[in-house]
Amino acid sequence: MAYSLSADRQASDQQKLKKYIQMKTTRRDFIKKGALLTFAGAASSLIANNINSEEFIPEQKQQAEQPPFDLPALPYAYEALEPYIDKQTMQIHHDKHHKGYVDNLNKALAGAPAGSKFDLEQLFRSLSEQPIAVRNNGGGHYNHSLFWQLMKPKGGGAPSGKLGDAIKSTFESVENFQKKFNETAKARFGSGWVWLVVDNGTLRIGSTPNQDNPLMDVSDFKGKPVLALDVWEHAYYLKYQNKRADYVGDWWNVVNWDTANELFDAAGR
Ligand code: MN3
Repeated sequence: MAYSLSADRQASDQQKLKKYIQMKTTRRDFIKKGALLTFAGAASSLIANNINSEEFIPEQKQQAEQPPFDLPALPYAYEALEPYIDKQTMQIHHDKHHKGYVDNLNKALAGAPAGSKFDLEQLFRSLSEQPIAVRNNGGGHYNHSLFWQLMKPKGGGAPSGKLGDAIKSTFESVENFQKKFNETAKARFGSGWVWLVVDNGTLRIGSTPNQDNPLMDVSDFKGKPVLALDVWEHAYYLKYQNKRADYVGDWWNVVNWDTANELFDAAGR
């Protein structure tokens, strides 16, 4: 279970994603083995073979000092998505907004019994029984962690691989798919997210309000995420002001189809 950055850099793209997500759960190498986060849901099946929660015995003494969740590093530089997403937006979005969700999620879970293991997907499945702070901040942390991975410099282009084929067969064409996705983004009133999910083996487009996501029991729109687009104003306002449609249109230039394909593949298993 030892992971090093140097090993991580040498991994294949698929392994990189797997290990990236895994780093969130193991970045202290479980020196303080108190709370286990597994990024479950769409991401979990990518890491399922590598994390076995039973291996990690909580060390009560160190437990209290260690918050269960960490802010993941961006997988690229703040300016890497220019000119489509500007550096300052990325800095504020990651360092302030995402960090805020992580900090507040840790606060919301601070009262949990020692030795508690936190699995976001499990929390999402029974979210109606959880405090609203877990819904908002757990969703915020999960959604943004996914969002960063679903973008990359020099991304975009036509959807590749099996996902590309599935998009064409489901939506008739990539153009129709993007049109429907863009319309869904435009129609989302206020803050929220737009998703491409696999639901019972079928690709679907939908949206959720606030920081909800399709893995939550409280969500009307359900499925396993393949694409996630943040349409909160904080994601685009500095550069695009009120023009959400322009932001969404530009976002296609930074989509990481490799990650989307991995999520699609994982969702089908
Ligand atoms: Mn956001």
